[in-house]
Amino acid sequence: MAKDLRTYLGQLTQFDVNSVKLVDTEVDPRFGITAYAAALAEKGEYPALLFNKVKGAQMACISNLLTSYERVALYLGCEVQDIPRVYGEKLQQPIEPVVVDRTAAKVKENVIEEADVDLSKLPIPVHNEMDGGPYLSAGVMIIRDPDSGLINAGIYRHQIFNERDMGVWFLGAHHGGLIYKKYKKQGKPAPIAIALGHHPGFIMGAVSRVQGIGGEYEAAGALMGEPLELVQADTSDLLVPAHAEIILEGEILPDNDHSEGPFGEWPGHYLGGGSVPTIRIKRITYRNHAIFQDIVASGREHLVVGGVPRSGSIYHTVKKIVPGLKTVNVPFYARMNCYLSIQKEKDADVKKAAFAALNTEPENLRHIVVVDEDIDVFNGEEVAWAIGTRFDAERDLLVIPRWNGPGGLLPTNWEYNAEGKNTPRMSSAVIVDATKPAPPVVFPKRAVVPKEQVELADLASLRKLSAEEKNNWQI
Ligand SMILES: Cc1cc2nc3c(=O)[nH]c(=O)nc-3n(C[C@H](O)[C@H](O)[C@H](O)COP(=O)(O)O)c2cc1C
Ligand SMILES: [Mn+2]
Repeated sequence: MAKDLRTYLGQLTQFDVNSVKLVDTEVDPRFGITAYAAALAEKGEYPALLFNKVKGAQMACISNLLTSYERVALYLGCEVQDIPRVYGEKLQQPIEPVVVDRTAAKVKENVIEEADVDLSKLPIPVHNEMDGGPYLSAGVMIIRDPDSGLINAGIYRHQIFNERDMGVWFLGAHHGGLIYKKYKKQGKPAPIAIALGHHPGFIMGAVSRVQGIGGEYEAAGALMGEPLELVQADTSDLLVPAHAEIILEGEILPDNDHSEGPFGEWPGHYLGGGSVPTIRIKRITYRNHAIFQDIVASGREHLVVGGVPRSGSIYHTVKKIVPGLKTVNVPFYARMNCYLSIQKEKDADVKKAAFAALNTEPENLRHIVVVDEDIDVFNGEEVAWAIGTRFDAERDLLVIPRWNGPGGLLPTNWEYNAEGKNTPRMSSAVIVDATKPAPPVVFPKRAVVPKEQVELADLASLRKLSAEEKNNWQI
């Protein structure tokens, strides 16, 4: 059976039954879905949430699916520390997609014709308080480059304007926007399709840094470990994933821009917006018992899905420059930071590794912390400890002024003035060298309890104090 959202949900529930929770109570798509995610996040819990009854909607909604590295490691079949390496290696070995017959494509089980399209029947959430409206946050938009004929895919936010129209917001150099502009220049509508609900390998393949236009379907295949099955779209020459939960087909109109935003973006602030092109939806196909997929915008899931592909590409580049690289973490709690652990051979390794990381991900990374191989970069406490004990600001801090920007999604890349007219500016980057000096220098050893002794500790024998013991000790 081809991998899809449901095969992954099966894998996830098998891995940990508590990682998927059903919400049977009716929820309002306006804040109701994100309210559950936020209430659980306050308690430090991030289960996937399957909403069965969304007010006004005719299908279920899943959100909070990819909220941890463990869930990414699960589908990649590796340990969390190995995600960047495994992710990077898989992307080096793309797997070609295959085209299947319409009868074998689950996403064709149901069809909504153009006259009946009504987006308000989909459980599309309003995520944050000041958001301009409901948004598709996990839609993978597919478009064909008219010059090369290649199909490109990516996640772009889509604000819903009415029953059949939505926006699309492209960041500067992303291929999706570059391709759209080619159609616009010719005054032609750009045929597109939006896939909702699929295996995490498909979602993350679509947001991986693939060189040049296209290649996302091949990246998805590599991450899923099998060829992605595609099917012919109904209204265009596009090929779309055959086992997505839902496919929206339509066109980006060349001359129909619409105001969009605000939207709570991944840095946790309302950012971006302005005037965006309009997409008109002309057909919807969906599976039986379709599950609409949402990503909690500006929440942990947004950062995990966006951060992991970056750590994969950083691993790959830095490893070539500094072979002693152990692993990389672009933490989901701050995607502008990057922690590198290295087996240092020379003191110069630190800056070489840090600049390689900065150059791989020049858009958002601004704070690089380099630590030794004994520090677990997936444990924020360990990184903070290394900064506290192995970093001296005067010697080990390198500030790179005007590295990033101008403008974009980081709040620091803007100059704010009292009139509210903000202008784009550059922001700085910093390299924090929290490594010990390179050998042969003798640095104090880390205090540890002998490992064999730790393994001998009989944790199963631990119990509560009895009443008698409490009495004896008078506690
Ligand atoms: C949850 C999520 C939301 C995203 N939203 C947008 C967006 O609104 N606009 C955008 O240009 N990129 C967005 N991205 C990033 C792109 O999907 C990503 O950089 C992708 O690789 C771009 O592909 P492309 O260069 O082929 O267009 C988002 C990524 C994630 C994970
Ligand atoms: Mn691309």
